[in-house]
Order: sequence, then structure tokens, then C-alpha cells
Amino acid sequence: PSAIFLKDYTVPNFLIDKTELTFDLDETQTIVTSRLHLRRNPESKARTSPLELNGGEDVKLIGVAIDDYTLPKAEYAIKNDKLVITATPDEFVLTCETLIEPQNNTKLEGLYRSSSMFCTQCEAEGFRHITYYLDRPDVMSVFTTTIIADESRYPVMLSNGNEVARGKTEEGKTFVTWHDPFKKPAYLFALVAGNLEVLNDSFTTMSGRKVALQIFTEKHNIDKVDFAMDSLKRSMKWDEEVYGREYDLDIFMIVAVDDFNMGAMENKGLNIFNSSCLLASPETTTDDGYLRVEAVVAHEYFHNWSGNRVTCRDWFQLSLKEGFTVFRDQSFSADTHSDVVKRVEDVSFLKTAQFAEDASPMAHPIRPASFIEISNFYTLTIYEKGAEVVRMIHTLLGEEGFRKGSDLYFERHDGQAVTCDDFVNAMEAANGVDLSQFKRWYSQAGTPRLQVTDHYDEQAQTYHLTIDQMTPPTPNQPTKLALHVPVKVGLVGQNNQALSFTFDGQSTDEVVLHVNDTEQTYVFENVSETPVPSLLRGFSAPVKLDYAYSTEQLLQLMSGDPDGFNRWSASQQLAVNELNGFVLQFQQGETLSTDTRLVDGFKSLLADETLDPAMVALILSLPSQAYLSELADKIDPQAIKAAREHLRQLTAQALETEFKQVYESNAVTGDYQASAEQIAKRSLKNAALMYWVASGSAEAKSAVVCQYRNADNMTDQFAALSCIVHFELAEADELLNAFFEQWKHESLVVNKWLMLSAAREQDNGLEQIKQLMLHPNFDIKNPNKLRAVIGGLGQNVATFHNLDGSGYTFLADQIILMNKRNPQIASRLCTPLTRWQRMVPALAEKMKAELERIAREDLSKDVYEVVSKSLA
Ligand code: B3K
Ligand code: ZN
Repeated sequence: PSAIFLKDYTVPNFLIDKTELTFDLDETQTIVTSRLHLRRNPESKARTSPLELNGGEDVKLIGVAIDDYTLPKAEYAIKNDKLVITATPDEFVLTCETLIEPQNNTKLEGLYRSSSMFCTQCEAEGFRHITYYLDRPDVMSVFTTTIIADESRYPVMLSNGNEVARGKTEEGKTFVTWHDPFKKPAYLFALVAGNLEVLNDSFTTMSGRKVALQIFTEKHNIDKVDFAMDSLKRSMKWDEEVYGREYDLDIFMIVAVDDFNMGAMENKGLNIFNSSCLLASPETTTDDGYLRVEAVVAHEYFHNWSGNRVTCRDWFQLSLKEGFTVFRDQSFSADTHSDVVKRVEDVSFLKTAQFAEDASPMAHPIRPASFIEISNFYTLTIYEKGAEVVRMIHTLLGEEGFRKGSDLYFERHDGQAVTCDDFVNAMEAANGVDLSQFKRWYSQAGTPRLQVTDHYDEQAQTYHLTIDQMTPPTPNQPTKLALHVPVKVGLVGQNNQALSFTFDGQSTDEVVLHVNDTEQTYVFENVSETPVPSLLRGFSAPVKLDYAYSTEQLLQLMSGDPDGFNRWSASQQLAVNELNGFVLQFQQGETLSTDTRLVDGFKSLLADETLDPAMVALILSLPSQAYLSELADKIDPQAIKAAREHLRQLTAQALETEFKQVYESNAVTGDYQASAEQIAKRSLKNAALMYWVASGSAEAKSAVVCQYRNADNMTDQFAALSCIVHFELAEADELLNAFFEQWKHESLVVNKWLMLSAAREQDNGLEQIKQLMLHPNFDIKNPNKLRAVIGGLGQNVATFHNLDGSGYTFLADQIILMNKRNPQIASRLCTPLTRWQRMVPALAEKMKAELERIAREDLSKDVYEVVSKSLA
């Protein structure tokens, strides 16, 4: 397999003005007839080039005609999955008949079956597995789609746009025709057929148009889509209010499917969702699950403008739509709940997972320069770092300036396929600013490091901050240029008050520094006392910032920084420092020390009733195993785990009474609601419960079992069960079984059970995982189930990181098994192994050996790219 490069981009030689598709759906063979209204692209220099349409090895060509002339075999060829026609008129209709077998499609891209329905996933390059096409996002076409099927089994037949015709064929099958008036690339095409139930609703847009809203599921799930519908309506309203974006079709549909490689897909007017991102009920869904449904519904809806109306010119520009849309859904959730809590969650995730990716052999800029398989680039870098880059533009321009920029972007490029540069150019033009240096964020990979030192001059009342920036080398990028980094800063005084100061002649108490050189010094004047700097407030840039804070300073910021985000950040740093100390002690075979300054901080935190309980819960949840791994020079999973357990134990014992009290005083009364207030209380209550049980208190043990038995919602039930299993209470086996028995008919809850069971640390860990994969409720064809078990294994430190390498061998076996069946999933399973160079030597070797074993297989492009780059 070879790479393709951004620098080689050329415009398409042909355009497709109209696309007419007919699907004759059948359980054994599906016939697709396409009529493509093609013409040569006036902007293409290749005046006589052949027509080359993308296809796939799974598409059988039955016949092809130009206008009404059926081409004999000599006049076309199939080369490397492409249909090549050398001689064509400049403008013509190409008719193409193909045969596909959705029932045998295990890759879940193109047209496939999930449960008893037909559905599609076309992004990025799935459409070519349906029929021959110019499958690239800069070829935009108006689609008309006719679906023919047996109505008794497929009463619901959907595609993009509006239904325009319906009737019976000569053979007595039913046909339905859909027309989408908006030009779109093939990756936004969708089709669904099945025996589905629907929830109907409507939304009246800001200009007074009534839009029909429909959510479809299999019959047994229709009672779980009210929250998604409500989220959809709130998203539609929010996009009108915040971005002035109105929905454009008369109908918006969402369908839930069980088998899906990703979270969801923004097909025009017909979103298709992994059921895990759509279904929600208090009894079966945790608070986190609710928030995820809300965020994903919003994300896919927001794509209607940021992605569909204005789309990507090529897949190197993926972050154009994904980074921007993630930024939009993050803002929506922040506005809906607490903005600080949301920011902490997003930043934690970024610093844990994206930073790790940026330090791995798969590191790439948010606009990659090359790739082998685009499916491998639906990454945390493209999505989350991409969103951070958009957020920095927002910080630099302010709310109003950013809105002016986005208005101009949508106005200039509506109906076009554009680039990241077009986005930044619109932001610049609307605000009269120069973002040329800022654009380096799009082309440079790696997490920049800022080294900060300071000096306070009491005499002169001046405070100097010196900031060095450096971005470490990443694959193919040995040296880096200085970036334009917005660093939001405030100063905190000894009595926890915000200090005012003069900066650039302005008196203020907060400033955004424009760090744009390798070393710069900033002067704050009229600073009345030695300040503690509150740096990178709100995480104003996706960087690693080093400043030698003392424990006292961190404790002070933790309790007194007016910036809520930085209060969390300080607590996180404090915990990291302590945990790293424990890691070292563990590695040197010492007894872990028992004095911890953190306990004092936690104690005042628990006593402060003015704080948002959700923030307290976030602070109590210690830096994760994954985050500490990301920070480590050489990752020692067992040591990190021991350190975390130790700190939790110390805290639990020191503050047993406090945790009990907090647990009891945060009980939620009344019916379940996924409201910020209730979620906050439950999160604190359950965090306190975890510590209280960790303290070993007998009362806590009976409280947690009692909570499990009496819970009326999944959040409380699952929090209790996780706690019982984690601490191996006497009831662990019994309740884990009871949980399965109670929920064995709810597939999404079974996934939670699979994950928790796989994560359970027992001596026979691997055996237990193998048993789970043989369980009748496990199904390797279902990505959610596979991810649940493998995800659980990943959390199971003792089993996965077993020194004998058996955990890695097992994972590699699964990768080899999935390699051909579902390459996208197989490739994602490789992620832990791609970090082998970060592990302590004994583990690194074992991981590397497994990668080498995988490399000897006949690999899909997806797995090949990840494995070969990891071994390079
Ligand atoms: N755009 C889809 C991604 C689907 C990619 C599949 N390989 C989901 C989203 O970001 O909204
Ligand atoms: Zn998206």
C-alpha cells in the first residue's frame, strides 16, 4: 500500500451534476442501478483524460452504458478496483448496473445489514462499495434515490431529502423515491430500509418553517429516544441563536442501528447513529451516557452547516468540518450544563488521549500531509486538537469577531468543498487580522511545550514572565517553527484575591499573551505583591506548560484561583506530583510514604458547600491511569496503578467521616433528570461512595450494596456495582450475575456488563476474557461488544500488562482476526501497541514482538499503515 499526498491534489476531471440511483434490495443480492449525469470539469487541465470511477472488490459490474449505448467489454476496463472508460463524450449520462451483497458485508462500510435492516455508512470512502462513482468530497451532486423492497419486511425505506414518489413495481414490490435538492458529495449519501418504529415531532425554524423530525429505531427501543429528540430540538435552536444557522430541508431523520463502526454519521437529512449514542432511559443509561447522546445528536446536527452545506475539498481537510463541529458541540454542551465542568472534561480527555497520540508514531498535524488509509485519520488529533485550534481562533477574535468570521465563511462557501485555509481566511477577512503564523497549527504535529519562569521586583512593583516555546520532533517533522499561542494569564495574591495589574498600558486582572517566538518576556506593572501566576486559564492553548509551582502555590490556586478551570488544574498537578513520587517509591521497592498534602486540600474541598458538586467530584477523581501514563517517561503500568490505589487509600482513611457525610448529603430526590444539577450531585455522591468504601468501613460496604439494590437509575446502579467489583466485596460475583440477569435483554447494558467483567482484576484474567468472548450475549460482529471487552481488557492492568506478554498476544490475535473482517475496527485495536516505545523496556519488547507478528500477516491498508508506522 502506498501513501497519497496533499501536495498532489488536483481538481476532478469530471463532474456529476445529477445522480440517480435505484436500489433493488434483497437478502441475497442487491442490484444497484446508477445514472450519472457527467461532464468534463471546465477547471480541469486534462482535456482528454479517461473517466475513472472508484469501486471496490465487493462490487460486481453487470453492465455499463453511455447515453443509450451499452459498452462492449473492449470499451471499458476494471483496473485496481477502478472502472476506466477511455473514450467518452464531454457531457453524457453513464448508466451502470452493479451487484452487491450487503448481507456479507462485515466491514460495515457501504451498504450492509444490521439486525434485520439495511443501512449505509459512506464516509469517508464507503460509497465506492455500493457502485462505481467519483468518490471524492469535491464532486458534489444532486441525488435522487429509489428504493425497491418487499414492504412486509421493509415497511420503512429512507434516503436523503424528501420523499417524492411511492408505489408498486410490476413484481409487487414497493418503491419509494427520495430527492435531495442540495448538492452533496457521495460520503453524505444514506439509505435505510427496515421494520422500524418512529417517534414524530416537529421544529419551527427562526424563519417560521415547520420541519418534521423523526427518530427511527427497532420496535423494542422506541421508548428510549425522547431525550435524543429533545436534544435535537435544543440543538436546532442553539445553532440559530449562536451561529444564525437555520435547518434547510422539510424533514430531518435519525435512525439508530446496533452495528456501527463509529458514533454516528451526519448524512444529509438522514443521520445514522450507533444505538449507543442515541438511546437513553434512566433505568438503562448512565449520566455520562445521557451527556454523550446529547453531544452526539448536537454534533451530527451541527454538521448540516459545518460539513454538509460547506464540505471538505479533500480528506486532508477533514478537521475543517470535524474540528469546527466538535468546537460547536462542546460549546453547546457548555451552554446547556456547566461550562467549567465541560471544559475540565474535554481538556482531561485531550491531555490524556490526544497528547498521547501526538507523542506516538502515528502523530500527525490536524491537516495531515499524507495518508495511506483515510479511515485511520478519524483521530483525536483531527477532532479534539482540531477543536482546540478553532477555540484558539475564538479566543483571539472574541465572541463577536468569531461570529463575523463564521458568517463570512458560510456566506462565501455555501455549496462548496473547501480547505482549512478558506476557513482561516474568512476569519481573517471578517476581522482584519493576520493569522498567517497561526496557520502553522494546521501543518505542525506534536504538542508544544511552554517553559515558564518569573521574577517579581518588589521595589518596582513589576512582575516578569518569561516563556520559552518548543515543539518536539514528530515523524517526518524533525524541526518546528514557533507557533502563535494565546496564553490567558491572571495573578493571584497571598489572600487568594485576584491581583490587578497594568499590561500594555491597560489596567486589568486578566490578559491573553500572544506567545509567538521561541523566547519572550512579558512585563506586568503595578503588581502590589508577590503573585502566584494563574497560567493558561481555561486551557487557552493545547500545550504542555511547565512552571515550577511549589506545593503551597498549588494548594493556594486550588482553593483560591478565581478561574474555576485553573482551580481544577492546580489540584490535578498536585495529585500528579504526589502520585509520581509514589510511582518512584514503588519502582525502587520502597514502602509508599503516608504523608500527603493533598488530603488537606481535599478536606477543605469537601467542607466547602459553595462549590459545584460536579467540580468537587472531578477533583476527587484522581488523575487517571491513562493520564499518568501519558506523562511518564517510561510507562510502568503496575507502578502507576499501585500509586493511584495508595493515594486513594490514604485519602479514604483520612477522610472517612467526611466522605460518609458527603455521600449522605448528596442524595438526589425526585424523578431522574439528566440535568446539570442532578448529574452533579450524583457524580459527587458516587465519588464519595467510592472513597468511603475504600476506607474499609463496614457501614460503607452495606451502603453500597444497598444503593445497588435500591437504585432506580443506571448511574447509581452501575456506580455501586463498579465499586463492589473493584473492591471485590463479598457480593461481587452474586451482583455481577444478577446485573446480567436483570439486563440481558438490553444490549447496551450487556455491553456495560461485558466491560466491567473484562476489567475485573482476577488471577485468571485472560481466561475470564476468553470466556466472555464465548458468552452467548457476545457477538464479535458487533463493534460495541468487541470494544466493550477489549476496552475492559485495556483497563485490566494486571491482565493486559502481564509481564509474560500474554495480554498483548491476545490483543494481537484479535487484531489478526479482525484485520480482513473489519479493518477499521482492527486498526483501532492496535492503538495500545503503537505506544510500545513509551513502555518500560520489558513490556516494550513484548509489544513490539506482537506488532512484528501482525506485520507478517497479509494486512488490510488500515492495519498496515498503523503497524508499519509504529515499527518504522
Ligand atoms: N463524520 C462521521 C465520521 C464517520 C467516519 C467513519 N470512518 C462522524 C462525525 O464526526 O460526525
Ligand atoms: Zn463529526
